[in-house]
Amino acid sequence: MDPDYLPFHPNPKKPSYEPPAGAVDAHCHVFGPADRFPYHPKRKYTPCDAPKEKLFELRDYLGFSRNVIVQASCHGSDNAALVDALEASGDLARGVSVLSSDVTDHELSQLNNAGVRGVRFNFVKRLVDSTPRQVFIDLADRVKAFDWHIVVYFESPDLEELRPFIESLAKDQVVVVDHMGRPNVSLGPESAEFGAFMSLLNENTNIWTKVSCPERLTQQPPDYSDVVPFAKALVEAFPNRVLWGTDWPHPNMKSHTPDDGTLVDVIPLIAETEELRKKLLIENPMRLYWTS
Ligand code: 0GY
Repeated sequence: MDPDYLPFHPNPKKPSYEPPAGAVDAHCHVFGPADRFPYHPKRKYTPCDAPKEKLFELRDYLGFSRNVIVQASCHGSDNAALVDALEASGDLARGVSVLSSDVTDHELSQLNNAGVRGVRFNFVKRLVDSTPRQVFIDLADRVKAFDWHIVVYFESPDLEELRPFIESLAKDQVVVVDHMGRPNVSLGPESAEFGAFMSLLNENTNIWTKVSCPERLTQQPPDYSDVVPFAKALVEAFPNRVLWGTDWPHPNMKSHTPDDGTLVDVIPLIAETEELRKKLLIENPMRLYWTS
């Protein structure tokens, strides 16, 4: 079973920027290994195995203390690889799950005990088949018992249609938007498109975002300077509602193999003060993932 995108970087550079002690990589994945944790038969891509040992090695090498591991579409709603990684982490990892409508209360409780603190609703059409909104509404309601938040993943052209739905979820739960809502960076940070995303956060104080994924958004790989103004604007406008993550092992990357050390070096460009970096890398993720 060959992966259908580039493998992760085999030996990233040591970043010049040293994250503060206690920093959290709040968006990364574990994949497989497939012989133990098979990929979903209806997945839209086949990943490279990216086992927990490699992730924890990278965490230490880059100077991070903790991980938030996000269940990706290729494992469907079978969270076994995620749970295995959480349990092996010694509480240094927390998770975001993907759930099917028939998940039992007992399973939810087990996921919570393993360290899951969120559920991800994926709206990216190339990654998943569409799920009825009512299924998401019911799941959002059920995870309130555990005080979980919701992570949503969509691409910028879909924001307008999704906005009322996301705002309704955010009425009484935190909603985290992956990768800044995936703006088209060629339009620039002053565009109407990015303005709509900024207004989503401005008008809904329960909506957070991950200022992650320059490697996916850039039009000039591996130079991420075209993405920096977007992330910087969000960090400065919403310092208490932003998270940062490597996105390792970068599933579905076809343009270039991102160097994780280079990605870490983007942090001081988007969060220019130590205070902003402490919020982004420690205070915000700790508040969302490690209060219980
Ligand atoms: C990411 C990116 C992607 C994949 C997934 O669930 C997924 O399969 O999230 C992507 O292809 O954009 O790491 O968020």
